[in-house]
Amino acid sequence: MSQTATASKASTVEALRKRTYNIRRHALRMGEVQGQGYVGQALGIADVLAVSYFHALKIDPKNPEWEERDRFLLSIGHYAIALYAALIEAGVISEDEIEDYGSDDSILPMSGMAAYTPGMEITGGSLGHGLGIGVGMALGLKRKQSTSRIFNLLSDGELNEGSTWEAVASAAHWKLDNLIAIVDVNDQQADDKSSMVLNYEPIADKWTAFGWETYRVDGNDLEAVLEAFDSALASNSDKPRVIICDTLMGCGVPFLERRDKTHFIRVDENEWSLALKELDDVYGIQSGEK
Ligand SMILES: Cc1ncc(C[n+]2csc(CCOP(=O)(O)OP(=O)(O)O)c2C)c(N)n1
Ligand SMILES: [Mg+2]
Repeated sequence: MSQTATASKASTVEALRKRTYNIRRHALRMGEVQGQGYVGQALGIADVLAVSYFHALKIDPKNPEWEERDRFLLSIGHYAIALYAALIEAGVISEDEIEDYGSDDSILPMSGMAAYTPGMEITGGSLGHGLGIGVGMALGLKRKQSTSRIFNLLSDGELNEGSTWEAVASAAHWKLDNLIAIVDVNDQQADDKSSMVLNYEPIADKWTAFGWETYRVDGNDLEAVLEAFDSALASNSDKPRVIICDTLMGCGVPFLERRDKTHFIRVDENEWSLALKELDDVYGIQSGEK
């Protein structure tokens, strides 16, 4: 890589790092409003969301229904808090909405619903259906000669669903090179560690065997995530792409990272400020600096 290219990559990573901090912070503030939530997932997937929304996706924040946009489908409706944080950071949703998060009539319900929230493309809470919807949308876009792409975020828990694998098979059959699946492998689901509920390995080999172009990356290594997205999007292959991201629940807040069960987090009232403080420390931010 030339010196100029190296410097430009470093500045891209630095700009994205600021986004990851803000996304994590927005999510913690929403958690604080309700005193609970799927905050561990939001902290874990923040780096992937930053690369998606601030590097990969073609969107118009002022016109979330722009026909030419790329569609980001949240198959995992319970991760809504994570997507809201990214949509707030992207300017699709006003930051003021954080104060109403999860309350009646809020545009930010605790589980993601397309009818409520600008930028929420599907209602994805019933797990195992997002990728199937993505296949249909990607096929439809291709038939309309559209250059828009479908990004579909799914979880390791959804790899337990047969319907996910039907979608995986059909995407390869239809050569959906406009479909990019992102799998959040946090090794956690509602009842236990995902690997204890139903072994999912070898994930990469499975997707490859189904005919996908497969990438696997540390989902909290921003530079690695960036490179995986760049490679997946630059590829000329006619296959759908999957970027498997190994993530750490609670990433960026050490006392949450250390928790055993983080599927749904409740913390004591005073611990939300501790979480925000730990986040600042991890990013080397002095209070008041934001
Ligand atoms: C079809 C379906 N079955 C069960 C549930 C209940 N449920 C909600 S979240 C969840 C865990 C799914 O695994 P994953 O998304 O990996 O969990 P996380 O990483 O967020 O802990 C389950 C079983 C659901 N929403 N939909
Ligand atoms: Mg999981």
